[in-house]
Amino acid sequence: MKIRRIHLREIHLPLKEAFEISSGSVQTRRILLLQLESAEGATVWGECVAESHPNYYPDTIDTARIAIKDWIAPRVLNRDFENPADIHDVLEQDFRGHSMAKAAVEMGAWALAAEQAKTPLAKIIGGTRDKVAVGISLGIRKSPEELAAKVKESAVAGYKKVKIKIKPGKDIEYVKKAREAVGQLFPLMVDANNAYTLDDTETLKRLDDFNLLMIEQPLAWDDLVRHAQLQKELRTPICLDESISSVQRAEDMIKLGSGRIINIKPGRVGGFTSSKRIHDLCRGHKIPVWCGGMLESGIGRAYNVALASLPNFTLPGDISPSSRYWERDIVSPEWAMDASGFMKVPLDKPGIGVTVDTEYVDRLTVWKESIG
Ligand code: OSB
Ligand code: MG
Repeated sequence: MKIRRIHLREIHLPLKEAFEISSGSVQTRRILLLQLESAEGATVWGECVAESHPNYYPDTIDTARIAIKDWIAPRVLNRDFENPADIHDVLEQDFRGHSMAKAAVEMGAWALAAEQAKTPLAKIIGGTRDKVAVGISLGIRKSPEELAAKVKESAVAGYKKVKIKIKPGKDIEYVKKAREAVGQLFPLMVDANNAYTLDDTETLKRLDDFNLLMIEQPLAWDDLVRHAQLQKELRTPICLDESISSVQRAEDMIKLGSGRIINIKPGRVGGFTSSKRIHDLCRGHKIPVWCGGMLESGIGRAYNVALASLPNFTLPGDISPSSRYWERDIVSPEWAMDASGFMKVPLDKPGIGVTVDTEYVDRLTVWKESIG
């Protein structure tokens, strides 16, 4: 397979409501979309999940644009790849960071391979499920009561897992009210996006009282050693998100005991090849994984749904239906969840499995650029 051209564009897609995490808030999602054109004549859509600010991860939409144009495109354009997996190593050789930009191109190459093989994306990456369990990630709210109402509403809607964003001062009371709203057994978890330090160990230990499925990334975004110290103090499993940037960091987590679950976001780890390596490693160590989200449009969601169909994705992902985020998504059909909390993996069409509404995307476009 040969990628001949990459088209980039930025769209602005307003969220139904602002999404707040401990390190910042998003109201309108700036999204970097890609189209990859192969020499064999196929074109696919892809999405780079970098956000506007580097508060979650170092990549931003603006640095990703530079990385794709100046460093990624020259390495991959017009070069013959037997397998999309080979692209990962080509992009890692003497090229640090920029995982989200690398991932967008690498994952697009998998979609091109799927198109060429007339196979669904999920199949070509090794997916085995025909539907995936859906969770919801709820942003920080004004009051514990307001959050509890949202949590209850989500449980009633059928979500199989509810994740609550927390930060110091918006934690114990919020989780307590949320837990009361859904009962002791509902799959509930929290995500701190690095808002705590080991000085907060006593507060974090109090979370053990609420029968949480896991505590996601309480400490620094690139930390493994302190998480290992903290995990020794907690009964609740720690799930790492930000700290797992590659399969090597996943090995470190297992060796050090820094966590017991991994949230895999393909954008964060450099694409599908790296995601699959982490998935396979964890499977061998009986570490469950689940697919995280980055407030993707329907295009990025297609890639996440495909990934979540792999066998060791045994926990519900942050892969909510289109209507949880957008008044109108940019794909059809929109991503939907059934009443029992499942989303269908599109196995009836080749490629990403949804059609992009190009007219609508054109209207949302702020700039575009073609490389090659
Ligand atoms: O930490 O998982 C996170 C969104 C942006 C940045 C970081 C995170 C998130 C989410 C959203 O939790 C999950 C979703 O896409 O629904
Ligand atoms: Mg997270």
